[in-house]
Amino acid sequence: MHLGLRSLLKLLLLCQLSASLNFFHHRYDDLVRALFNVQNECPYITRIYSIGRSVQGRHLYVIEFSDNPGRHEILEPEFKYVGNMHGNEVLGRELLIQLAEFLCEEYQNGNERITRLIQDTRIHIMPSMNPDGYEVAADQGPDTNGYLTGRNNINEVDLNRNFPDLNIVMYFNEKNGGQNHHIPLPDNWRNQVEQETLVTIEWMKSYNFVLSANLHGGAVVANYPYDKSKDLRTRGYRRTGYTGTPDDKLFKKLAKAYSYAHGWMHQGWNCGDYFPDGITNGASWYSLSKGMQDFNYLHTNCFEITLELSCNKFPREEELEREWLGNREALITYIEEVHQGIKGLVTDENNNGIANAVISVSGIDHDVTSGTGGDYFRLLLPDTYSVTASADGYYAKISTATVSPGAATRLDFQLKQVKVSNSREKIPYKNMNGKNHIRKIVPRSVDRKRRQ
Ligand code: GEM
Ligand code: ZN
Repeated sequence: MHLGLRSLLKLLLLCQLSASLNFFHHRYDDLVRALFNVQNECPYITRIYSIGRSVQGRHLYVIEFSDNPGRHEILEPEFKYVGNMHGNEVLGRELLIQLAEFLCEEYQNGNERITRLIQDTRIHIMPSMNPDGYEVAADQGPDTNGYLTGRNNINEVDLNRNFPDLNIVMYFNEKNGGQNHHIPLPDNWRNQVEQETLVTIEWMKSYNFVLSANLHGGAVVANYPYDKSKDLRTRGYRRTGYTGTPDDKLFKKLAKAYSYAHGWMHQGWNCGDYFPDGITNGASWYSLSKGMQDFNYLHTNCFEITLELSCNKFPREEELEREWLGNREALITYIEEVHQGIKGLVTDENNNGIANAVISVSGIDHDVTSGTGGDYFRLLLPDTYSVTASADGYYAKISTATVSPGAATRLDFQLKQVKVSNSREKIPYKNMNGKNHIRKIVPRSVDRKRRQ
C-alpha cells in the first residue's frame, strides 16, 4: 500500500492522539477496566487478584507479572509497587497503570530487557492502596484540590501512620541485644489498624517480598528508612535526626538507583527543597511513626523505599505524559535492583527446603529468612561476605560469598540435622555480629509435634 505524505502525517497525528488519550485520571471503574484490559492483552504473563477491600468495599487490586503468574518460582524474587496510599497523591496510581500497560506491550513487542525481567522476577503492582480516599480527592479534581482532601482513608486515618510501631521494639533490641528481624506484632494488632492496613499487612506476610517501593507525592525525592527518628531528645512536631538501618549503604544505593534513572529527581532542587542526589533518609527529613516503609523492613524480609514523585499531589492530566516519561526508566531500573546480592537454597540432607532458616551476614545486624521452599534472597552491595545459615533443629553453617554488580551470587546451604539424643543439649552459638546466643537445639520433628 502506498501512503502519501499527507496520510502518513495523519497517521502520525492519530498515533499521537491515541497515546495522549491514555493519560487521564483513572477513577475506580477506569482503574479496574485498565487492569483487566492489560490482563486481556497479556493473559499468559499476568494475573489480577484482590488483597481485600477498603472500608467502603472497593477492591485493593494487584496485577502480577511473571512468566508463571500465580505461583512462586523457587529462587525468583518477588517485587512490589504500592501506589496511592494517600488518596490525594495520585501520580503513583497513574504511573503504575502506565507501567502495567508498558510491561505488557513491551513483552509483546519482544523487548529483551522486559522479557528477561518478567522471566526472572515476579512483579506485583498495586496502583491504589486507598481507593476510597482517591474518590474523595478526585471529586474535587486537580485545580480545586485542598492540600489534604482525600489523603486519609474514609475513617480519616492516615494509612502511613497506621502500621504497628515496631521501631520502638527494634531500637530497644539494638541496645539490649534482641531479635534484629521479624519483630513480632502486638497480639491484638488486627483491632488496632484500618481495614486497608490490615489487608496490606496480610498481603506482605503471604508473599516473600524482597524489594518494594511505595509511591507518594508532594515532593520529588527517594526516601529511605528509617522514617522514625531514634533521637527522642528533640521535641516538637518535626523531630528529626538521621536514623539509618543496618543496611544504610544499600538503601542509599537503592534510592539513588531510582533518583538517577529519573528525569530530574537526582538534580536535587525540586519543589523548593534541596535533597543531595535526590535522596533522603526519612528521619533526617522529618520523623514519622507507624509508617509502612519501616514496617516492611522490621516485620518482613522486604526492603522498601518511599518515592515522592511530584510537587503537585494531584497534577493536571496534561502533565501525566511528561511524568510518565520522567519515571519510566526509573520504575524499570528499580525493579532490576531486586537481582543483586546473594540468593540460594537452604536444604536438609535429603534436599528438602527448610523454611524460615535465618540468614545472617557478618557485619550487618539485620537477618533475613528463607521462604516456604527454602529459598532466600539477601540484597547486598558488591563485596565479600561471611554468611551463616541457621534453623531450629539443625547445625548452623558458615560460608563465604563474593557479590559482584549485576546478577545475584548463588550461595546454597545444606544443613545437618541435630540428632534426637542431643535434643536437650544447649549449644552455645556466637552470632557473628558479636552477640552471644544460647541456641536451644530442638529437632524439627519434635518442634513440629509441639506446635500441633
Ligand atoms: C510522607 S512519607 C515520606 C517522608 N518520610 C519521612 N520520614 N519524612 C508522609 O507520609 O508524611 C510524605 C507523604 O505523604 O508523601
Ligand atoms: Zn504521601
